[in-house]
Parts: sequence; C-alpha cells; structure tokens
Amino acid sequence: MSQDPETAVRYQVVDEVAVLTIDFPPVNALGAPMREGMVRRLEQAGEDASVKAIVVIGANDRFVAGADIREFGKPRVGPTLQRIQGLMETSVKPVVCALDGHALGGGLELALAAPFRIAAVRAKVGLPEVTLGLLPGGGGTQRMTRMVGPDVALDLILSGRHISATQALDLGIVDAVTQGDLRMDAIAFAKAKAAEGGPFPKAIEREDKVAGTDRALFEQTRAANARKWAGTVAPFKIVDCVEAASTMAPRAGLEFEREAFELCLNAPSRAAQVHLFFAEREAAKVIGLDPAVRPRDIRKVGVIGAGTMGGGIAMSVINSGLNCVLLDATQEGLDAGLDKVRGNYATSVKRGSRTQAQIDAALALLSTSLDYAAFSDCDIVIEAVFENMAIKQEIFGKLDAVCKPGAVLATNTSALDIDEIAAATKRPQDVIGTHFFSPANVMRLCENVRGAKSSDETIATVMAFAKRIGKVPVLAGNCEGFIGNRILKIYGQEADLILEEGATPWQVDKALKGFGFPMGLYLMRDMSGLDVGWRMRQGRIEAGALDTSSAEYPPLADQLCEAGRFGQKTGAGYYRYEGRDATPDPEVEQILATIAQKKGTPRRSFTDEEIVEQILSAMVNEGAKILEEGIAQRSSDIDVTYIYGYGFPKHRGGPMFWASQLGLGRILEVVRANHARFGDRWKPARLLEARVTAGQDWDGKPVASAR
Ligand code: T1G
Repeated sequence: MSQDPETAVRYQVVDEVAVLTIDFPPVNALGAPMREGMVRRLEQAGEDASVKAIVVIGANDRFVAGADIREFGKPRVGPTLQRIQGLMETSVKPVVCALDGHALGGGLELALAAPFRIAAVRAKVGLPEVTLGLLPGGGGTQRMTRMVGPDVALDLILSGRHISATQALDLGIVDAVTQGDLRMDAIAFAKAKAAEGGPFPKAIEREDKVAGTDRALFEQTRAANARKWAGTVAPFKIVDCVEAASTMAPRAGLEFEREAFELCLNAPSRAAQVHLFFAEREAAKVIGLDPAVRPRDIRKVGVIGAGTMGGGIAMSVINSGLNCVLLDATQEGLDAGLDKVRGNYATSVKRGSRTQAQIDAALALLSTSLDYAAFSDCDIVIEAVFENMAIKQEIFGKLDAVCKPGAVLATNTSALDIDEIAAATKRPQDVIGTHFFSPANVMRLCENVRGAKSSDETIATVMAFAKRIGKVPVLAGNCEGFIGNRILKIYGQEADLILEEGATPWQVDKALKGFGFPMGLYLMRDMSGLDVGWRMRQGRIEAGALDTSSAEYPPLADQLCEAGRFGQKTGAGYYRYEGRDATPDPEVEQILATIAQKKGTPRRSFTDEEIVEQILSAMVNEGAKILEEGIAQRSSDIDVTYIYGYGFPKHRGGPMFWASQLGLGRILEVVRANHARFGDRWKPARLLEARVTAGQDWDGKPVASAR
C-alpha cells in the first residue's frame, strides 16, 4: 500500500503539545510510509518552538500492530524503526505514546523507546514475534528485559501473548491507564512531564531489574523446552537475547539482538510461519461468495449430544459469550456431559488459564434440555452424536420440524455425506457441516463442509460463527473425509505400508517427531486405543465395504487387536507398556516380517528422511487432488487444516507449503517413482504434474514469486 507519509502520520498542535496521529490502515503497521511519516513528524515537533511535548497516538482506536509483515523477504525501503526510536529517546521534549486497541511487536517496541506510555484500559500489548518465527528485533528483548526483569521478559516474549493494560501497568510497562479520553489524557500527561522537565527515563539504560541475574535461568529455560522447540530457531535466540540484556551493555545488547533477528528473518521457519499468518486469514474468505450476502446474526446456539465433542463445542460457545442450550437423549447423558464440562473448567482454573469468575460467567450462559422444543429460538443447532447416518437423519428431521426459519442446521460429522443428511430436511439450503476437532474447547480448527445445496448465507454464517467462537474456519467440499481426514487416511496408510517394507513403528515415530510432529503416529494410536478403529473396520468388512485381501490393506492393526493388543490401555499395542512408558516390542517386528513374507514384500532399511519424504509426498499428492477437485479453495487452506486440526508443525507451514519449499518437482519425482512401484495408489495428481510442467507454484504463480 503506497500512502503519503504525511497522511500516514498526521500532525496537530494542541495546547503546546504536538499530537502525531498514525493512520495507516488496516492496523497501523510499521510500513515504510508510516515510518517515514514518523521521522518527519518527530523532527517537525522537535523544531516547532510552540511545542513543549509530543504525543504519539493511533487512529481508529488502535496503536500499532507491529512491523508490516508484508515487507518481510523484500528489499528494505525507508527509515528503520531504530531511527524513529533514536529520535524519541534523544528528544529534549518529553514523548508520550498513547496506546489503544493493540500495541504489538514493533508497535510496542516503538512505545518502549519513548520515555512515557499511557494506555486506554481496553488496550492490549504484547511481543508476538515468536508466532511468526521471529523475535522482537526493535529492541524489545533488551528494553522489555530491563523494564520487567529476565524471567517476566522470557515469559512474555516466548509466549507472545497479549496482556491487558492493567497487567502492563502492574509490570511497569506503561506509566498510566485511563478509562477516559485517551487523547486528552495523553496531552495532559505530556504537559505535566514537560513541566517537570528532564532528563526523561530511558528503558534501555535501566539496570535495577537485570543486576545480579542468575544465569542458570537461561540454561534451565533452554533445557526445559529443548524438545518442544526442536527444529525452530526463534525461541532459542529469544533466550540468548534476554540473557544478553541481562549481561551486556545496552548498545552491545541491541547489536546482539539485531544479529539474532536477522538469523531468524532468514530461517525457513519465518517464511513458514508468516505464510501461516496470512493463510489463516485467507481461509476465512469464501471465493465466489455473493458480495451482497451477509452472515446471519448468531445469538443462541443449540448443541445436540452432551458427549466429549458436544460438551467441548458448548464450551467454545459459552466461552465466547454466546447463549447455549445443550440437549441429550437422557438425563444421565446430560449429567455426565455437564460433569465433564465442569471438570474441564476446574482444570483450567488450576492451571490459571481461566479465573473462577470467567467460568461462572460462561456457565451462566449454558442451559440443558431433553426436549427439542428448546431449540425453537436457536440461530444455529450443531449435531454432535454418533457417526451413524440413520441417527443423524432422524435428528435432522426433528430439527427441521422445530427450528425457526433461517436457523442453520449443522452437523459435526467427521466424514459422512452432508447431502444425505440435508436430504432428511425440507431446508437443505440451511444444512452444513461444522467439523470440530477433539478436544473441541481447545483445538482451533473448524472445518466447515458445504453441501450441494448449502446457501451462500449459510456458508457465510458458519464461517463468521467459527471466528466468533475463536476457531480458525476452513471451507471444505463434501467428499469422504473432507480435507483433513482424507489426508489423514493417506498419512496412516503410507506409514503402515512402510512398516511392511522394513521400517519399525518406533523408527517412523522418531522420524515424524524429528520433523516436528508433537507425537508419533503409532504412539498416538496406542494412546487413543486400536480397538475403536478395529471395530469400525470389522463393521465395514461385514458389510462388504472393505477389501482386506488387497496388497494395500495393512493387516498389522487387525492382528494386534485380534491378539488383544489394544494399545496403552491393555499394556500392549504397537509398543509394550509399563504404565505410560512405551518400549519397542520385538514381537511386533516379527508380526511385520510375517506379513511382508506373505505379501512377498521385499524388506529394506529406511533413513528418517526417506520415511518423512515418502509419507509427506503421499499426503501432498492427495492434497493436490483435493485442490484440483475443488474440495479445498486454496492450497494454503490445506495447510491451515493440517496445522490447526492435526498438529502439523507450524514452523513447517503445512504440507503444501513444505512441498513448495522442497520444490514441487522433487515431490513429483517421489510420487512417480512410487507410482511405478506400487501402481495407482500413487498416481500423480494432474494438478501436481501441471504445476511442475509450467514451473508454477500451487496457486499458478511462477515459482520465483512465491512469498
Ligand atoms: N502487517 C501487515 N498486515 C497485517 C498485520 C501486520 N503486522 N497485522 C494484521 N495485518 C492485516 C491482516 O493480514 C488482515 O489483512 C488485516 O490486517 C486485519 O487483520 C520489528 C519484526 C493486530 C491483533 O504479529 O495479531 O513487529 O486479510 O484480521 O482480528 O520486532 O492482526 O484484511 O487483507 O488479524 O482485528 C508483530 C499481527 C509483527 C501482530 C488485529 N505483530 N496482527 O486483529 O484483524 S513482527 C504481529 C495481529 C514485528 C518487530 C517485529 C492482528 C491484530 P486482510 P486481522 P484483527
């Protein structure tokens, strides 16, 4: 966005105070025109004899959201943030930053270089750079540490969380908080500081909070997080920078931070996490939606099924301040569901993530019922019962009869046909899938699945509703498994077949964890229990819907279950267990060798890299098919789905982004080689071949231009 620097930062003198108003939509990011405007206006205020003090404030009730993320990876233009900070820090006239809305990242760093900060009570501040694979590169690791001390600084910068104005006041990050007119109060505050006279405080020169720091804090932090941070760059460098702030002279510390910031900026994880930042926001936008369509207002939500999923969905709803009525078939079901909800809340109070007051307020919004009539005034009803089509169709028939016209009728099904469910109603235009992930009160993904007859208004309504309850919405087309579970099936199938070729479950788990998955596939299967999937497969085999004779059918899980090895809960599954401690079991290797022998599958050793490349290439090939079939709107939607629903490591950007970084040509090579060995299961997606032939990235742009 090119904007004139002098409209990006407006200048007005009020009662001998220069008011610099930053107006750089959409979030007052530190884009080049805004930075240039700040330099010009600060110099103008310094030279203006009528000015005794300076206030910096943001337009549109927000301060500054940080660096302009769209500039990363591009040639740097315009003055640096450091130039602006130097002007404020050396100003002979007191500078007061007035914070409203959000002061984040470089926006907060800008304010920390001013001698004074006053915040509106509704303001939030934070240093969220770590979520982008970065660290505060505008002096934030140095000034924040010197203001609040290394332990609080580590917590704020490593978590990247936003804190309230009053918390910032308690920590000494802001000097005052106002419930009144921020602009007027900032002007009065600045005038008072001018009257008191200098010298004015400089955070970068404070020593009281860092003197005598025990350096063991940093080693302990690194050791405690080594596994969680494996494969990332920024968290480790953040600890180094906070240590530098506690042990080096100010200028040396700032230089140390600059070098560390550059290292993060150039790391693949920054590109991946910035990709995810924009991808998450893009995913909420529906391509081709009638621009005149507005989401329906959602005030009251109905949830059917007080089980784990229904209870979790209800929690997400009431946590966001919406009324919710939870229905179950029996009073026992309702009671059990409520007990689980209360148990979850008690845990969050214990952990300090929620206060009792917050929980009481949320629970006050929750009512229960055994009678569908309770749904008559709901704006949306979400069905979360067994994955059984007949039961779902019966429920949707009842909803059709009791719900008001225009109410959205949503199903939480994870794979069943939305159109078949919609056919049980006379209002298919109001029916849609809203697939939540367990635990639904924690997992952020909401996979909204459009039926053939889902109206634009219904689609717009559930996309907005998902955001309203703090979820990340992705729109999927109606096919078996939608986006996420369709790829999950390939992920599991290819891993299982690699076992038959010679890898072990523990080696596959090690390779996947080394790539960045929070938990290996087989350990996770053992934890959730192998018998659930086994029973579902038995049902499908009895119904003649599953051919177990094909070479592509991995019989290991069935054989483990037939031996009573259901996973952790029976002391053995893929692993053997002492309590929760899993150990590799040679017996499983023996079973695999027998399976391979019967199939005539040659066995060989695998490197971790081969395992990762083989499994992820299969996932990416399926992703390409999902894209070409229009099941996903864009490749980045597949990334968002897999990161927020299935634990794909954020610092890898998602399966499709990972493939882009590796090169689609390499993916096609792996797919073609496996196609030659294994046949059509590995048939290359037409879109993958087309993009490689054209030298384009997933979205048809020339590869060099990818972000
Ligand atoms: N740069 C560029 N665009 C941004 C942006 C940013 N920092 N923040 C938001 N946008 C765009 C966003 O893509 C969307 O665009 C629109 O603004 C509204 O965003 C030197 C290096 C501020 C809490 O990480 O957390 O500073 O989709 O939907 O819900 O140390 O935006 O409309 O085209 O999110 O009201 C650190 C990131 C940067 C803050 C507002 N700062 N932004 O939430 O709106 S790195 C951040 C947010 C840094 C320094 C380092 C949120 C928000 P479009 P939105 P929102």
